Amino acid sequence: MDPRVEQFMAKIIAKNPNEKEFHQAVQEVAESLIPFIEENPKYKHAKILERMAEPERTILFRVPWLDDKGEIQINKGYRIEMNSAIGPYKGGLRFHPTVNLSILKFLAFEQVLKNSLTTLPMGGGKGGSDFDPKGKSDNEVMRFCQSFMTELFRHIGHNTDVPAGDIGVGGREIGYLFGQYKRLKNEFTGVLTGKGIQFGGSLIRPEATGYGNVYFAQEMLKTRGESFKGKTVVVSGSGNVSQYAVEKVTQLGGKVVTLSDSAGFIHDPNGITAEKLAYVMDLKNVKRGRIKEYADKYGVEYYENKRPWGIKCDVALPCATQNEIELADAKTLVSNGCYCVSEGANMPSTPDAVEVFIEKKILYGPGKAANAGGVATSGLEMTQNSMRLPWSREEVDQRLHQIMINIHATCEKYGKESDGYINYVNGANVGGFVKVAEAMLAQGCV
Ligand code: NDP
Ligand code: 2IT
Repeated sequence: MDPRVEQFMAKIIAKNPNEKEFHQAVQEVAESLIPFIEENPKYKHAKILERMAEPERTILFRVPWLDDKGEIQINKGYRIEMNSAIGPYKGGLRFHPTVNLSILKFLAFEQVLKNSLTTLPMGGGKGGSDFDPKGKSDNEVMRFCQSFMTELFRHIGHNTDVPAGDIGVGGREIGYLFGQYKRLKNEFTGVLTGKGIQFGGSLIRPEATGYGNVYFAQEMLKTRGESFKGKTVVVSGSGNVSQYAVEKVTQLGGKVVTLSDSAGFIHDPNGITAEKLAYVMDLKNVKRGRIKEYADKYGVEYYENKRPWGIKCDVALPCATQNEIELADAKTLVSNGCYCVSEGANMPSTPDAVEVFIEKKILYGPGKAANAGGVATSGLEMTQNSMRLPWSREEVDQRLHQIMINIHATCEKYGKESDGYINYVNGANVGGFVKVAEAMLAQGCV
């Protein structure tokens, strides 16, 4: 490791002990940025990176709620307000039993650079709870969301901090959270994004992360004169991001052959058609069932407790969770001929997996660039809320597409190496950093 990165990380680790996901995210960024900062000493003297690695504010709270049996349950609630240099804090809420401070700080740290890449005026934040919506009734989810917002409402606002969804937080949860906020504040504002279309939501926001990821991959493929037409694509996850990634790949003429959840994956060699995808959406979003049921319905293989990276493909779209592609998976993907990995999830590849992709010079789009379409469209939802005027599907989709093309261009500008290889990791980190760093310099020691 570069001794300057090592020195920097030693301090981060000492200040934030036992936060391994946070260390992982900061180190990956530091490896790109420290050489760049050495060439631009104004950022070094102002300790921009050191400041960016410390949240502006961390809010921790108790979330008590009554389950259907009348028993009191207690969860942890969090909001990390990471950086507001270029706009109000913006980023999702994750409800999952694994949620802890380390995971939310890694996500908030990534969010700052991601939001900057979108070109929209949004700072970075992230929050959530160790609450598990799986197996809970709608009423339990509602009571939990109401209790969560009963504390969170005093810290957020449409000009202050604008949460949205992430793992375990979709349209249902955002609706309950919005209802409680409105009741407590007696005001109707765009304080959350991902809202229902009847109360200030934006068309295309549900589709945006998955579509955006595919638009980004499409730009990467174009640099090699390729497209999705006729390509075999492996997708992980089966939630919001995965579903719309499958939809867009299929529209572009590719064939998606896998989907997964935390219990295993299905392999459908004939491809997940629009009709089968409609089944998955009903299974996951309405019935809240398991992906195994797809295998039973369509008579395909189900692999319990396995991830899909052993299936031969041209393109892989990890869309489930962090660290789901490990070193051995990366080697398998590449040796099976996969030459494009575009991350719908946040930090799905471990650092040694990323190293394999870059060493082998495949097209590798890191999450903060490839999945920025979700938050970008949240930014478009905020714009529409401020104007009190909704845009059409076509208008939002066209803006989303253009934003993904622009993010790709930014990565190319800052990440192109002397042999022509685009290192999208360096490109996204430096490209995202510059705007935030300049804003922080201008705003002084804050
Ligand atoms: P959902 O809750 O809709 O879906 C998550 C999917 O990932 C489910 O299939 C879930 O399976 C699976 N999954 C979750 N945790 C694990 C785990 N620990 N191990 C294996 N599988 C897991 O979430 P989203 O689709 O919204 O989010 C997916 C990823 O995309 C996350 O990394 C998120 O941070 C990222 N992202 C989301 C954006 C958005 O707009 N929603 C924007 C940008 C990034 P199961 O049902 O079994 O839990
Ligand atoms: O990781 C992410 O970018 C999200 N979960 C979306 C955040 C948002 O504010 O739309």
